[in-house]
Amino acid sequence: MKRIVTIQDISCVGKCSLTVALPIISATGVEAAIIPTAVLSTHTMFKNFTCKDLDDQILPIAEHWKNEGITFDAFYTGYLASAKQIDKVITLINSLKRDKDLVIIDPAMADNGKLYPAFDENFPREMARLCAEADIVLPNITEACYMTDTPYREEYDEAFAKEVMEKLAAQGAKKVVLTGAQFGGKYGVMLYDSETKEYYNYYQEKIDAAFHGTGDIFSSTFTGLLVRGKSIEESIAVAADYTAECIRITKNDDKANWYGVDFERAIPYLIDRM
Ligand code: PXL
Repeated sequence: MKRIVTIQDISCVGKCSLTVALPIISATGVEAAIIPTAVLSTHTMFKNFTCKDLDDQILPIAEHWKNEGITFDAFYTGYLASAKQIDKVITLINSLKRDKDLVIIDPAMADNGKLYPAFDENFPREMARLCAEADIVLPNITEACYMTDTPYREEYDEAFAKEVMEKLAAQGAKKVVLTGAQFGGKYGVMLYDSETKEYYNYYQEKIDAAFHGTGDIFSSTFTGLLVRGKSIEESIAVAADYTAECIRITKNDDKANWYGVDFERAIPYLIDRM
């Protein structure tokens, strides 16, 4: 059985990061091992959330795994609690990764032109160092702009999206998957492969709703499917369609919570698409 280790926070309520990654990776038929980077009472869109940084656990966990000979087919990181975790995550990957294992980095730190509340202006530079180590990075346009020192634009064209993706790839990531790409009436996910210099675009119908945690749903589904053996293009398409289905279900339910999408109700859809 394939095994992914996913490194991100656990927000006890909020439907994001590990509470999304665990069930979704399991649903793709891949084992999910975890390193919680922090424990938060809720995600950071709630007011007055608590946060305990688990930074001092990252390297002892890695060392124990190394001694036990535990291996992973992919290292998938999401929300990291602080800049000081970046070097630890890089050390962990360098210590445990074999040549064939994948490194997939979702630089979960910003959206809609703004950093999440817990991060300062220096954090994107640190996150860019981690992204430089990746086989695949999964930013949205805000994150891609922050990491490449490109002024964010609310509206942009395909040429701008390509420019930012190529800048990010020039910093070291082999493939860039841009989520929530939006221009000229089109909406979807773009892939740039720096080795072949080729692009693949997967366009979707834009649903007029925005919810928290959709990036984590996309990234967890994409990573699970890719490790399970689907092609990168198919992993993008199914992950994008599943995320859209989650948004559709949540939007159509007026009793849905504000803080995250009801990805649970669309798991049968995901299984059908596998
Ligand atoms: O979904 C990204 C995410 C993950 N973890 C925490 C967050 C967020 C986004 O705000 O606050 C704690």
